[in-house]
Order: sequence, then structure tokens, then C-alpha cells
Amino acid sequence: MKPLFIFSFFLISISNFAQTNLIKNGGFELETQNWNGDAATVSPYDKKVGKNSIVINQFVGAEWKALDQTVTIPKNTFAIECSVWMKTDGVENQKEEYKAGAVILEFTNAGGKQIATETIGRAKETTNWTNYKKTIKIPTDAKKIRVMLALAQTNGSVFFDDVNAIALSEEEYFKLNPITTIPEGQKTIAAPKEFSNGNFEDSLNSWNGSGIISVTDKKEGNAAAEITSKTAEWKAIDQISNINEGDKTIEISGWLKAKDIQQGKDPWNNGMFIIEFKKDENNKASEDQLIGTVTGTTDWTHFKKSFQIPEGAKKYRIMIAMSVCTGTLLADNIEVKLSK
Ligand SMILES: [Ca+2]
Ligand SMILES: [Ca+2]
Repeated sequence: MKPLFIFSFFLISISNFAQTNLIKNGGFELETQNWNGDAATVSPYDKKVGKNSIVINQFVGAEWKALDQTVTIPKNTFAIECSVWMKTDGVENQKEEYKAGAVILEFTNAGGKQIATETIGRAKETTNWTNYKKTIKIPTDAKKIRVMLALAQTNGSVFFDDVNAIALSEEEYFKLNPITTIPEGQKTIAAPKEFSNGNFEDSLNSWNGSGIISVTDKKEGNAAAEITSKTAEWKAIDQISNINEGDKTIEISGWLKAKDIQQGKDPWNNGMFIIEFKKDENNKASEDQLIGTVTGTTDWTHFKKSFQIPEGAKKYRIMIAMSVCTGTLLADNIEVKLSK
């Protein structure tokens, strides 16, 4: 039996993070102003929005031809939502997948060094106007993004229009990306009354689910919890504890470490630290709340968050999860403070 859990992160306080397009002249209404490179020409005849689009034409040579714009990532940006309209006309199909009409983001650090690239969309042969859209978490240390609109080492024509890059705060990101997951069947043992063994010094006592104990890599004491997943499935450990009458707030903290976590097909498929408030066995008192997330390979990272206890909540469940991704997640020294 596979119970269905639906995690949707609704955040009570949405910050006033302005949802503005970081790209200047993304619709090419000012022709190629603000864009670098001379590979493209303005196309007033075939466009998606407004008066103009741009087109990159190449008939022989199959060289890299591109237009690009670099933007600074605003403070407190958690993810970037990029969308571009693209259309191709007779783009030659090369053996390599990446040789295509393409929208590519390049993340650079303070020193201008490339630290990651991400393809938003690719098209070959002849395609209609299509909206390519992806939300990408900002890599650690990334300061700038270069948006590249390219005809990548092939011949033909590619059109681009309405280029958007929206900065999202952590709250907005999880509001826009509600999580739906079908976890592997987990046995549930009798819930302990009080949260205990958050430092895993007493093995996995008090915890449910599919973890192991790591004695080689730990943050505190002699042991930490380790969750390893070789396939992109839901794998987690959790603990359900009681909320006492009159408790108003809960503060949760803990340490996470990622070892080669490969994000699953959705941007929230990472190592996660989550709290769920329950009215009873089957009913939630609020949407699940995120305490922290890790991906890739990280050092031990400390997460701490406080929440108001929702009306009617009698229990809370702390989950440490590999959310449909592969790799290893370590957790240690989980602490909970309830206060009136
Ligand atoms: Ca336009
Ligand atoms: Ca420990």
C-alpha cells in the first residue's frame, strides 16, 4: 500500500518581493538594445508579442551564434523563473542533442567565473512558437546570470521573443511549486509523547521510516542519521510528537548535509527538512512548512525556523526526506522548543 501524502507549502507571510522582469527589453520592442552580440536581426514580421521578435539565421558553417544579456541577481533571491518564446525554421538536426536553437542560463560568481549552466529550452527542425519555462534554484555563490539566446552549432533560423527572468524569494518559490509526492509505504509506530533522540545518539529510536545511522559523518556526538536513495523515490524518516495545551510557538533547528544529491525532475525534489501540524491521525492543521533544503554536495548546514502553532494542532511531525531525488542526505542535532 502506498499512502498518498500531498505536501503543499503555503506560506503565511508572503514578502513584498517585487515580481519584476530582470531582463531589459525582453520583448525586443527596442530592437536589440540592452543585448550583446550582433548575431541577431529584428523580425517585425514573425513575432509572438508586440511589434518585434529577433531571429538568428545561419545557412552554412554551423557555428555558435548568440545574443546575450547579463543581469545581477537581487538580494534574497532563492530561485529564478525563466520563460522565453522560441520558434525554429529549418534548424538542421545534428547528432548532438545540444546543437539546436537554445535558451541557456549561465550563473557566475562575484569573480565572473562560471559556476553552473542550465538549458531552459531547445528546439530543432521546424517548430511553432512555444513557451519554454523553467524555475531554477540559484546555485550557492551565484551573483549574476547571463541569459543566452543561441543557435548552437547548427544551421537554420531561430526566433526568440518575450524573454522573462523573475526573481523568487524562498516563500514565493514554494508557493508556486506545491509538492505532490507518493512516498513508499512507511510503517508508523506508536507516537512518542515528546520529541526525543534528535541527535541520533540513541540510534533511530523514536524515528519511523527508512534511514540508517552514520558514525563516520556526523555533526554532533557519535552518530547522525543518513538517508540514501539510489533511485528517485520518496525516502524519509519522521517523528510525531505531541503539542501541549497552551503552546503557541515552536522553534525547530537542525543540521543537514548533502552528498551528491541530484535534483529529481521537479525543482523541489531535493533533501528536505519539513514540519507538518496535525489535528489528528488523518487531518492536517495547516499546510506543511519547510525548515530547510539541501542539494548537490554541501558541508553541514544549520537551519532554524519558528512557527506559530496553527489553530487546533495537537501533534507535529518532523520529516527528513529525500524528496524523489538520488544521493545521500545526513541529518543531526534536531532540536525542538515549544513555548507558550
Ligand atoms: Ca516582441
Ligand atoms: Ca549526533
